[in-house]
Amino acid sequence: MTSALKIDSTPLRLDVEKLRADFPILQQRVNGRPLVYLDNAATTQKPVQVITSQDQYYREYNSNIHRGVHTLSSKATAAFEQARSRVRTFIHAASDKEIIFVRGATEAINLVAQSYGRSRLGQGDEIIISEMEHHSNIVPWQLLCEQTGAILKVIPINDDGELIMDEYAKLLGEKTAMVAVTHISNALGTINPVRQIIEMAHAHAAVVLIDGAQAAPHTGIDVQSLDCDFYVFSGHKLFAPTGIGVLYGRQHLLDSMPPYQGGGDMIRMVSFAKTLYSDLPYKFEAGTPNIAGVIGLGAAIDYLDAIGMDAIAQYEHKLLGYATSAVKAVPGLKIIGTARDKTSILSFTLEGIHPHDLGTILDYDGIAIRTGHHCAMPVMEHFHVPATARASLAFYNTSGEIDYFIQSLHKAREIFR
Ligand code: 7TS
Repeated sequence: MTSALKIDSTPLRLDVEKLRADFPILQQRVNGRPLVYLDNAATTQKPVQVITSQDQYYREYNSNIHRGVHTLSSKATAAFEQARSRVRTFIHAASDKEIIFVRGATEAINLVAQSYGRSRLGQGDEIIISEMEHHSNIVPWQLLCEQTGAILKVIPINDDGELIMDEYAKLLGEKTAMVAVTHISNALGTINPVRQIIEMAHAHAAVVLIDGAQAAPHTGIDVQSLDCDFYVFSGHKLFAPTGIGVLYGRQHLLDSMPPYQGGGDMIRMVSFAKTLYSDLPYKFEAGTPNIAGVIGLGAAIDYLDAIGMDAIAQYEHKLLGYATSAVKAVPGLKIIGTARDKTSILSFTLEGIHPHDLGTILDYDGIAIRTGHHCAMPVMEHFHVPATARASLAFYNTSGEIDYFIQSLHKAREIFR
């Protein structure tokens, strides 16, 4: 099950066996079989380093932050703010002030739509998204359109699941106020040319949000080099706890935006006549935050940094190539999403078997995949399928697991013959 990757002889810089040992959950059996976890696009597993960080926080220094002068509160505050700096270096932001902690990618996008969008956009302004967005990067903009009279435009995709850039160019114009596009598609695995997307939007003075929920776990991110205005991701897809995520925003934009929520910690002074808001990043962090989650996110980033995002990307690229060749040999299997530039996600249909039935059969063998529309219904519509089966990889997956997964697919075909 855990054989070395055997695609070519290029030495790999990742000791996957050693890394797997860091993930207690991967050591278990499911339905009597060793767990093969291929649902990483939904959420990733947590290394012991992250789990321990949670345990330590609650056992040793659980305390509210930014408020207390006592020792535990100072310790919690220091850990919280240190994690913010870790996030800043991870995505190469210019300042800690540009790192806002939120619940996840979904909340980050809603924050931008409601704070930036609602204060800046009006009747007839245009927001461009794409056909391959997760619902989290569709619905907040639809809500904003209802509230402001702005208009939603959609970049179409081709049958390989790539953005049609010529159509994007045609959509851009004087009225374009906002472009919000995913870095990597959760339903197709397509890596979008975000640098080019951003450059083209800026040429029309539009502001750009990149949804990095699927990119952060698989590739290095440099928000300054990308030149994006907003970048969002979720901790739980990045080997960190659930309920924590990040909004990166350019400082001058965040500075100019009204608060998203009001409450404690986001104010400098409150009176009934007037309230003064805190400086960044606290202006956008009302209420007691997910302190443990932030500390866990810092621990996850430490863990990933020690491995190296380049090594992870290189390994996963090979593993996806291996898996793609292997599934192609399964009769009746159709891959949905065949972009040239892809990562870590293998969406497919298998003739004669509903994806949900397939998911159930694979589960008997201890294999966890996701089936359904993956919160990307427009993608399903494009490919005229109600659902797909999706195997999504992380650096702890092995070619041995892929072999076992393929065997199970063959078995499923036999059952449904
Ligand atoms: N954007 C993309 C591209 C995503 O894949 C997801 C979650 C989100 C936004 C929302 O992230 P959240 O953490 O705020 O929920 N994607 C998936 C998935 O593919 N299966 O389960 C969740």
